[in-house]
Amino acid sequence: MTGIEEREARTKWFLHDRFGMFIHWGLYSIPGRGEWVQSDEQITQSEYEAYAREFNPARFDPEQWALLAKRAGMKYAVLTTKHHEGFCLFDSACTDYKSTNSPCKRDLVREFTDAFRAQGLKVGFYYSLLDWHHPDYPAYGDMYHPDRNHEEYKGKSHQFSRYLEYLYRQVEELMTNYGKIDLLWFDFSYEGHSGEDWNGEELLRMVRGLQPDIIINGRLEANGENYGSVMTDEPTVFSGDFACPEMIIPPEGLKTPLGRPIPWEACFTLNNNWGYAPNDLHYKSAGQIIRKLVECTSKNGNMIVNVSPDAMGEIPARQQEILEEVGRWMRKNEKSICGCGMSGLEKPEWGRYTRNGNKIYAHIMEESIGPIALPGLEGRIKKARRLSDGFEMQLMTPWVAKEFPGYAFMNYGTPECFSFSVEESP
Ligand code: FUL
Repeated sequence: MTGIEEREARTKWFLHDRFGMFIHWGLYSIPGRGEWVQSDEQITQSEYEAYAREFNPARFDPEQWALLAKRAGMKYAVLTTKHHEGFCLFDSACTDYKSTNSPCKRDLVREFTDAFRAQGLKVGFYYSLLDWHHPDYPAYGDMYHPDRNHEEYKGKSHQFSRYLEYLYRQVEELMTNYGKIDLLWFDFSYEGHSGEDWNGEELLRMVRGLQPDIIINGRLEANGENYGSVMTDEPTVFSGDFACPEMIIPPEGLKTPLGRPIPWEACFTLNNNWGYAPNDLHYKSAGQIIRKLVECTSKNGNMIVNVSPDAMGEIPARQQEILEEVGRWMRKNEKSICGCGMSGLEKPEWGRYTRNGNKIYAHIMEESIGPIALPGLEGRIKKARRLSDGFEMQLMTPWVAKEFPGYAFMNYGTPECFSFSVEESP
């Protein structure tokens, strides 16, 4: 198999499933000002470490998280095993800065993995390449480091190779101690730190050796809008399996220079933060999430939506409500998302199409007065049914059809995102 065929085989389940849950959880859940708080507010190590001595999420119930993800129609989940702050939610032998060493005393990664697997969900690990806690991670002058302006770090010697060894060992632990892991989400490369610096080739070879079927995102290398090294036509051992545009949906989906489709996953927050931020009430509605999911699917992409558990281990009520509402839609309309992709038809003005084989799903997002036009489908539609209730849609109004040859029409007028299954003649 060529590199691209291997990638196609590995990403099959992922591209079928389309919808996942991202979970950002760490010490930053205590101050509750987002996961970048240590850097944003330039909090020193000693001040920040105090959070590790009190971290004790007594209400963490991973089964409830998994059930919520499942009810929302999500098929996989990715947890921050270590974010940029460096605190590990797993029992790493390489450090004391970890949940098992805080009052929590639990290997949260293990509990997450077991609970989500038990619900039939695929499991993924987010692992930060940045580490603001490790003494050999460059501090002074590094544009993101919390200690970047602290004079005492000026000229302090650090050995990046020691940090690389630490990173390598931790990834090895994650890939060895938790059974079969479906997905690995590295974050992130930036100017001054790219794939070469992380020793990406060796790292990926090790990961693939331990977890032959795992799929890996493309953030070991900085490139454009985080689309990364997956953009090439012949994946190498260095290339990830999918691109991960952040908070944007690529206008036309993603293709390699020679036009091959690239697997991708757009990640989105529910409010404006990844980490817990109770004062941030700028929430997206369930309708907005559904429309984005439809849009990603219609462009052959996935979507992963974030939740931000609090310091007690609970997912905020508002986030749960949004996901429950998304779930109510998914229970009736999932067929138009999972297993679906680009339709090959022009984007209609009233919404979007998704397709699975010769089934086309018409997601109507705009209010229409009168019948909606389906360009290019005249005579090719066998039947049209509303997915949510099986309601038969009236297909043609003869007088309009006469005036617009080539078009099919459906009578419809509600401004919500509904799906219709339309069987197209082969
Ligand atoms: C970014 C990180 O810096 C954010 O904190 C978040 O984890 C997001 C998914 O990726 O690059």
